[in-house]
Amino acid sequence: MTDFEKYSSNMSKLFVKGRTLALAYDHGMEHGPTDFNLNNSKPDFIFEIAEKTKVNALITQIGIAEKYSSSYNVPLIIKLNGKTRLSSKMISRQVCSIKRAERLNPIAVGYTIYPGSEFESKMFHELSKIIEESHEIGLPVVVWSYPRNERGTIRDTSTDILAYAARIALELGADVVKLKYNNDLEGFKWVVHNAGKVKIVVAGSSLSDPKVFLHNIVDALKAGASGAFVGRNVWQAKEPYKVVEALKDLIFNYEDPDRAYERYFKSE
Ligand code: FBP
Repeated sequence: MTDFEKYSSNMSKLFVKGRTLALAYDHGMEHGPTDFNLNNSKPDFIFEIAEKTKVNALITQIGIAEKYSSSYNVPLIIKLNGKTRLSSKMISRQVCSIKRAERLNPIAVGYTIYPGSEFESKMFHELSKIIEESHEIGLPVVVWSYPRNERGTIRDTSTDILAYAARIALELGADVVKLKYNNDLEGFKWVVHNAGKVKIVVAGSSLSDPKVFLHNIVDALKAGASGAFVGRNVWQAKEPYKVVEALKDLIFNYEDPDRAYERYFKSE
């Protein structure tokens, strides 16, 4: 298989008919165990959800991927950088090489940038090399583009700033950009427009009422997003499997959010 064929094959695993749903589970690094309970702190719990629901991918840091993935048949997106919430410096450096990630045969690698941070140029530089090397071996790159001010205290999700975040991913050569959705359907169309050929996926954010969450995802899709890479709204939910099945209906079957809510949650 040529690198281009490998790249195309990976992209077609990640996007089915142009749409995608992945589970994000890199929070142990980014937020710490504060996000977890006795169940979802166990990586096996998440791998089982990902395997049984056949989501397009599971996103983890390298350590979890190395220790758990061999027991499951789950496509991986391996995050190559990370930071903790214990540091106030808004820089996330590479913690895993492409060579190390490649041993696990991921379908993509991921990297977070914080546009607006005083360290943005360091992250852009690192990401640029990662994109070059990943593409050489047929690996797509997903960029978490999360604008922050210098101390990380301002998380600007205005349409202009999100459009900028999307555009930076295009300028740097990303294949997919992950953004926070700002609940502004019309505004988000401008965000999607600025990403050009880069596919947009949205994060889930902190746990919210399932009905509100499903509506937000559908609004992002209507604005042109290609899917969602979601963490807490799945594995912190009372019934994670129902949330994933509802999301699959919205994303792949273009289901109405109210009908999906009725089907999966109304009896609660
Ligand atoms: P959620 O769906 O749980 O919001 O996860 C999305 C995500 O991008 C994770 O991949 C990442 O760990 C986390 O959010 C980072 O969030 P933040 O930078 O806002 O703390």
